[in-house]
Amino acid sequence: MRLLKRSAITVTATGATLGLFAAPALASSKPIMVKKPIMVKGPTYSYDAAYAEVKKRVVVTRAMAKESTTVLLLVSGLPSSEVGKTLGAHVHTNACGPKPADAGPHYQNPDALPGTPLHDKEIWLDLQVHKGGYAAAQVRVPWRIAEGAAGSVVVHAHPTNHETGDAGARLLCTTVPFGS
Ligand SMILES: [Cu+2]
Repeated sequence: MRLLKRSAITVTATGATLGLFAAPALASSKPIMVKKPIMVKGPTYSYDAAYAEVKKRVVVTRAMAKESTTVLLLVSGLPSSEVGKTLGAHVHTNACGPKPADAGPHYQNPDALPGTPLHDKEIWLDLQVHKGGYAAAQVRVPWRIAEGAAGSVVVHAHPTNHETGDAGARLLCTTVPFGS
C-alpha cells in the first residue's frame, strides 16, 4: 500500500500504543528543528453511540528547516466489534461541528501539481483497530499547512478508497488548529 510506505510508523502492539499515549512527543526530534507541536485531546464530537467511549489524541509536528508536517493520530476505546478492521481517517478543512458534514471536505495541498493522486496531496491516517480497541497512525508530508487551511481530523467507518477518497460515515471528529 502506498499509504503505508509514506507512514513512518503504524503501531501494532497495544503496549507500544500505550507508550505513545504516555509520551506523545517524538523523542528523536530535536527541538531546534521543529515548531512547538500542536497537541489536542478529543474527540470534539462523536457521531455514533458505539464510539461514545473513544478517546483521540492528535499530535502535529512542523519542521522549520525542511518544509514538512507530521501528524500522529492515537485512538483508544474503539468497540471490540471493530478489531481487525481499518477505519479511514483524514485531515479535513474545517473545525468539527454538531453535524458530521461540518468538518468540510478533505484538506488538499494547494501547491500539488495537477494530476497528483489524492493520497499524495491529502493527509490520510487510516487506522487498523487492534485488540483492546487501540489504533494509531502517523504520516509525514513534505509541506506545511497554511494557517486556517485545515481544521480537524475525522475518523470514518471504512478504509479510504484510493480512487475517490471516500471512507464512509464520519464517526469521530477532533478539531485541530493546523497551521497555527
Ligand atoms: Cu475524512
